[in-house]
Amino acid sequence: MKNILEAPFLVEMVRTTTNMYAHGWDERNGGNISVLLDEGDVAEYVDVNAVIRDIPTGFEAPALEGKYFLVTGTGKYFKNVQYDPARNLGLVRLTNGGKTAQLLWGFTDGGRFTSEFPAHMMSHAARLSVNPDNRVVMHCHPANLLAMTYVHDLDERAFTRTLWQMCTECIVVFPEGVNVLPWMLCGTNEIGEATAEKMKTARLVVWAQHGIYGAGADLDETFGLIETAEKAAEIYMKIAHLPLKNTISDNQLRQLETHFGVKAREGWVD
Ligand code: 2HA
Ligand code: ZN
Repeated sequence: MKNILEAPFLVEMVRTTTNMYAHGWDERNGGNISVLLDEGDVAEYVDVNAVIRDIPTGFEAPALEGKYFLVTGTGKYFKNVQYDPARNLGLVRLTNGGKTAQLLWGFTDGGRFTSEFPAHMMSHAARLSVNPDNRVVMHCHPANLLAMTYVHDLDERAFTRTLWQMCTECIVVFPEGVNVLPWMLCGTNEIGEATAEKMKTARLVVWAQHGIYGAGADLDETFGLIETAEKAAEIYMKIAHLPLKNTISDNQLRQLETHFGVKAREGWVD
């Protein structure tokens, strides 16, 4: 059995949590990540028949039966993951229609997965239904996106258009735009279901007055999506109170679509 601390999926998870903390997106125990893994990759590092303990999930996710996830722990701090991955992360396999998570590695202090596990797992199922390559769901609290939800209209089209107008590359990076949920109680199946529904049409879902969810094929793509949206929100928060002299026009958004071969959400560019 190879050393799991050297597994590429674990090394990348440690680097990503460390980097997200450094960006200020994950104060205290804020934020959580889950990564879908192949059984073949997992089996090189852990005995997939040696279940440490069963953890009830409190929801059903039949589409994820038998799937493996590396996930951050509840109450754990992103800043500490690098110093003790086995305590702050866990590797689980969903069984029993998603109602049970079998712990195969990690959560060494008796811990369990993030309180946002329902939103993560339901989002994985939703993303996989539209893109079988999706492997990552990531949640964090970037300050400018959060700030924007206090002063900007939460209409998804309007919110997206503002982000697209703040940096030239935004429409290229997230042509499908961002979806937005109004404030809801976090950690519940209800916000999980609402997030998953929004994940069917976009890889970014803003939680008003809370943070953002991102999804993608790998940690780099997902981090980059959030990073780009957060940069745009930062520009917005720098200029929102100043007289606007210039912007990126709809005609220019169309030029970007054509030049970069992307298709913006239907009806969101005039
Ligand atoms: O786990 O970010 O939304 C801490 C959170 C909950
Ligand atoms: Zn949160």
